[in-house]
Amino acid sequence: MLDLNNSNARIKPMTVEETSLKVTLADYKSAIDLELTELLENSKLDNLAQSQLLQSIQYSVSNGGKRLRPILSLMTAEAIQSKEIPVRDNPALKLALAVELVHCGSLIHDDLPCMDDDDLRRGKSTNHKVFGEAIALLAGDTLLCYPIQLLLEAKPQAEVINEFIEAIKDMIAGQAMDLELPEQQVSMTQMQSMQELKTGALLRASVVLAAKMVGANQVQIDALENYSSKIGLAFQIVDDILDVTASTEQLGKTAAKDIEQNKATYVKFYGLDKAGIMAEELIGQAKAALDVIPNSEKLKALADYVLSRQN
Ligand code: GRG
Repeated sequence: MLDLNNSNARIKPMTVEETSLKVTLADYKSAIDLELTELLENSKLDNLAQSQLLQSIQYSVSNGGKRLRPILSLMTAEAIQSKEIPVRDNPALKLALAVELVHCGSLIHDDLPCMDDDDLRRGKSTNHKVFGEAIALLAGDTLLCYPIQLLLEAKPQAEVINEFIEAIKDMIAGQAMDLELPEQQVSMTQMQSMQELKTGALLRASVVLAAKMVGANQVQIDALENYSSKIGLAFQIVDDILDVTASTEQLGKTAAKDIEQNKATYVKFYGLDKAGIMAEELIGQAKAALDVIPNSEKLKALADYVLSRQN
């Protein structure tokens, strides 16, 4: 049974180390924000110049977000190359931006009346509320194909391109599963398979494809596969916890939406306490998986952030 008042299940307050990571994350985030803004000003979207469609894309891409996926790509490349790399010179930058653009497009579609029907995203009106459903649909479409073109500019291995497209297909399949699953009688296994596709696939691609692009060896790739699948799951559990413990203002999107829609969530299956413990254990396992990669402190700290995030 869900206990919304159980304070033990709240995510832990930040420690000193996590606070300093917050500063580092803010640096990555502002560098990524800048790259995205420049990209959309001078992009291959020239045919859209001055159009409402371009404005709608810029609106949804530039309106914040934690930028978790691109930060994962950038930090993975740094870990494998064992050095700090300025964001602009990071060999995984185009992948990082491509993944974030796909993610932004998926959020636009997810908010449409035919999907989750939401008014608020990242603290602002959803795309279709501002630009109308037709333009919002087309903005999501553009953010589905343009990122592939962007990734190709980095001349990655065919395997990377293929897995990038596969991750997008998985995300779409996960969304379809989410829509199709009956509200009642969803099994834990069904819910987990759906989440692994809908949320996990793109998170995994952010990490594993960055590693492949910078020539990681198989031991490193296996470790990062493990890390990314564990943080993907923990990310979803924390999302489910925040849905019932955080306010709409804090989340920047409608709180308690899962309850309202009677969605199958980790909190519904396990309760707040157990879900919190599961997320903590997964983060511990994700960090342990990185022990074979010497310079992976930032990725480990990012895993802690996934657990302690407040939105
Ligand atoms: C057109 C690309 C495209 C896809 C259509 C709608 C759809 C298929 C997929 C939706 C997938 C979806 C909404 C997954 C949920 C992912 C998720 C947990 C989003 C929240 O991620 P955060 O917390 O958000 O990283 P911010 O705002 O910080 O970026």
